[in-house]
Amino acid sequence: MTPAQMNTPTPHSSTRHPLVTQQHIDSYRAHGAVLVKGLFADHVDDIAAGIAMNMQAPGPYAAENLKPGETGRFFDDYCNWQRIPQFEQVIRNSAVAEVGADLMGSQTVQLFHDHVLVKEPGTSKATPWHQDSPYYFVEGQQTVSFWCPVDPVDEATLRCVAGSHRWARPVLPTRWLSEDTFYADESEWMPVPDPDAERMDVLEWPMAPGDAVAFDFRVLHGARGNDSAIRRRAFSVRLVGDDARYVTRPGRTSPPFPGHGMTAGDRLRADWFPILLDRRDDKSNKGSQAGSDA
Ligand SMILES: O=C(O)CCC(=O)C(=O)O
Repeated sequence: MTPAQMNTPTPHSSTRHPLVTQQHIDSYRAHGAVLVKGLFADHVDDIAAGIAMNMQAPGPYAAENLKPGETGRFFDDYCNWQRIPQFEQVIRNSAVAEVGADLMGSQTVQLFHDHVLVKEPGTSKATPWHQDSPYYFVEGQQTVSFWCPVDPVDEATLRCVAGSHRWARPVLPTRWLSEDTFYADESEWMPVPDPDAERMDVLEWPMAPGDAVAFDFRVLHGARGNDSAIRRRAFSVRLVGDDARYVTRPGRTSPPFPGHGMTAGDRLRADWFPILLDRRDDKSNKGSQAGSDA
């Protein structure tokens, strides 16, 4: 067990959400990723409606991730929960914050952002292997991303490299379309590995609509193309816990959040990144936006 793990409290079984077992928590800590069956099962229609609205009216960060001549469509967009009511409703009313608190071993849970990733049938492009953390301006031992398909997925599911959240050096972030490096200075990053060629332990699960893979922001992950006959629509919710702090990067981050005004070492400002759950003193403030000193 690492010092960080020793400092991460394990929620008592009486305060854990019923979907979360000790095995989920142990797997999350050991591997950095775990499947939570049915986490969003009651919210699949809302998520699908939110994705439809998002694709009909893309936001300023929406991207098409295929080069001319590549087949299919790979659409993504993020940071839309404030303008797409279904997304906000799912984030606030599902069990995602409670399950996130249990997996992170955190008293507080703060929303970082949402992300939509859609691969239409016949999209051969794989999602490149990457860690999310280097793209973000937040770091900590307590972070979690929940990736939820609203279509059944098998081959096109998310793939996570077990244990990569404990790697000593972060992996070089790249741009998905151009494949250029994301920051000018490449020296502090390790080259992107090829987990299949290097026979790494890749975790992946066939998933039903509403299931979710929870993974640490530092986990190396990717996905195959979508060679199936059905769409692969996925919604992702990214959360941070008690120890997450704003960090500076050598360039514009993704998402960028222009004008955020934070400085290194700050907690994410709660008026932009709402606190979804606060278990300190056994007080649950689910839905609260207050308390920037959380
Ligand atoms: O949906 C995908 O293809 C990749 C998802 C991903 O990279 C993420 O949710 O961080």
